[in-house]
Amino acid sequence: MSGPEIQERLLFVSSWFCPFAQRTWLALNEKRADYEYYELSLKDPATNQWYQLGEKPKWFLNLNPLGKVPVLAYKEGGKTHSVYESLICNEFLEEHLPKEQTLLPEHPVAKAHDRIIIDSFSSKFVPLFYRILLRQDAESQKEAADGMLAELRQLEQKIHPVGPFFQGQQMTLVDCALLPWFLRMYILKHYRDFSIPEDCPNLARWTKDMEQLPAAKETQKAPDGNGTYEEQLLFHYQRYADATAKSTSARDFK
Ligand SMILES: N[C@@H](CCC(=O)N[C@@H](CS)C(=O)NCC(=O)O)C(=O)O
Repeated sequence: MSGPEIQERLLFVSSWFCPFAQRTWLALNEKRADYEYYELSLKDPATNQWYQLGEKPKWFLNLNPLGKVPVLAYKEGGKTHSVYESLICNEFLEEHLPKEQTLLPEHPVAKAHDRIIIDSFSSKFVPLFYRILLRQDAESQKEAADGMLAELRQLEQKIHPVGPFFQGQQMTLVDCALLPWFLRMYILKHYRDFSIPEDCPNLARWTKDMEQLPAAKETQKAPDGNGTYEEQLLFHYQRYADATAKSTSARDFK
């Protein structure tokens, strides 16, 4: 398989269901970037099984040897450049694209604080999201859910009380990095009856506001005619909820 042609225009390699890719998709949209979307199939449609690293297309592994989406690629002076890992992609976009739609505050300390929120969320909250689904006995599900409640309560202390964005009037890389998992809260509700607790009203308000954001709506498209985006995403996560998923996230966050 030859794959997409890499040109000067930015290429965004994604998979419709991937929250990590959605982080970068949000940043691309909010920064009004000119890019081409490429949907990469991470599963074999015949078996519905995830491809192993060696089974992924060579052109893709050349862009990202880790074999994961998202990937950004473009040509400059005849040379192909690629960037991967969602948070690094987002920092790259912030540096590479015009600054009119900046997604980081100006002051170095404020920038550093945003990165601390993102880093802590990625190392603590994200694994807990998968663990609540992947763990199969009530006791260890509760342990993961309690961990997530503690994380939510800490975030509630940090979020702007009015919004609409996490930090107030301006969307930042914090919104891009956190939002995909908040947009998936209904999945935890469905499979594990877990929701944002009542003592986190600002997080609940932010999630609702962000669901309506045009840059976010753009990233929530059903891949085919087999149900709404939400229904198809719910179905995708069934494999996590019954612990049969063979994706890298299922392995990484067990
Ligand atoms: N740390 C990576 C994680 C990306 C990731 O896990 N992407 C998943 C899809 S949601 C993937 O491409 N998995 C490949 C596989 O499971 O084979 C990032 O932040 O970009």
